[in-house]
Amino acid sequence: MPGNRDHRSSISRLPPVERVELFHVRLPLQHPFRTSFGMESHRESVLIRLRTPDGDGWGEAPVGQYPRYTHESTETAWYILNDFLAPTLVECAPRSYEEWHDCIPFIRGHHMARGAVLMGLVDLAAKQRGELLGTFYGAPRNEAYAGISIGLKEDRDDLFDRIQSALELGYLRIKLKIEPGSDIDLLREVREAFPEIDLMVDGNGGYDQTDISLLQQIDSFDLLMLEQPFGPRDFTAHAALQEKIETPICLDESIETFQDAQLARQLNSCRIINIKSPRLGGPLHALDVYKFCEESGLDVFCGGLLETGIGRAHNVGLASLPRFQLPGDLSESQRYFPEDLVEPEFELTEHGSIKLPEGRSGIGVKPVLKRIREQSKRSRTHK
Ligand code: OSB
Ligand code: MG
Repeated sequence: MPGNRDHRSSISRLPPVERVELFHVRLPLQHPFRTSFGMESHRESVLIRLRTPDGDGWGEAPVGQYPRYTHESTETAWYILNDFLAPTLVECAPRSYEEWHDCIPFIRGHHMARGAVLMGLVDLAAKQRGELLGTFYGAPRNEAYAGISIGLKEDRDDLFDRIQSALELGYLRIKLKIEPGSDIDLLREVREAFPEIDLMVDGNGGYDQTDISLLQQIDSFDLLMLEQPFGPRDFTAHAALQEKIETPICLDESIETFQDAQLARQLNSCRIINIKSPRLGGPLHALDVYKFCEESGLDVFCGGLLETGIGRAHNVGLASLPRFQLPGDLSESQRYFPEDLVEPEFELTEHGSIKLPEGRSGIGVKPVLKRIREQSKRSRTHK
């Protein structure tokens, strides 16, 4: 367990939820983000606000408009939250995690929708204790190391400029997306231009097992890790590759449940697990996987899903835990959006980290309702 607190029982003495508000937001991205599964120029997300007599709890399902990263999308998250979870929350008004667990209707999958509710409950619980999320989770520091994830680019000069400016801003490491046809030669050029930088790559499942011999060349580029080259369910191809390379494999899309982490460990499919709390069903499940990695000697990495400041705050709180030594996909608000939905916006510290604002509690940042309403395609209140 992180710190010395049982993370489920610490979700207790919650104020009663009186209203639940949902917002389906759509924000333009500063830079279109292309991965091996497609391009995004806007980010869509579903936000949840739990209103109580003692203040608000906030969560986010950073699903995206299309079911590409997982099966979830704004449409499915809206459906699960609006038809099932929000009405149940109002009716049940849980005072603890246990009570919520007892009321929640059985729903298979849909981790991001469910995770948004848990984020809201964790935010409320941390606020009740007057603690920032990191402290609430038992982290000795309220700060996470920051890296940047750069999408696929056609133009080399463009990419080199993005890398150069990220380094100048103080990011501690660079992650590049790769796909078949844009990998080994690309890395050779990047390494020539930037021989010393901390570098990692992410295939987002764009390869298959016939690419194993190609991917073996990855060891010559001194990478911190190779993330998810093969499809989500392909634990055996990852294991076959990991046996042949020194570069640690990190699994992202593969790890939807605690059991997936166990399977990856058992088969030696990876050395690092990308912990994204939304994909795992929320912060408590992310903490379960964190603890498992601690016990079984796997490293952890905090990934991101182009979240608004609300989901980002939840990620920063989690990534403050001490096993998160690799800089995560946690960047400044300005890197993602012309205008974020929270105040203050996230900025890099002098030593390349991201923090929640001191002297506050829970997510620390304040969601700006006016901006959220302006950016909402739809919203709904349950009471
Ligand atoms: O693979 O980590 C990924 C964004 C959308 C879907 C998948 C991924 C990503 C990112 C975003 O890499 C990283 C970030 O939020 O900074
Ligand atoms: Mg990834």
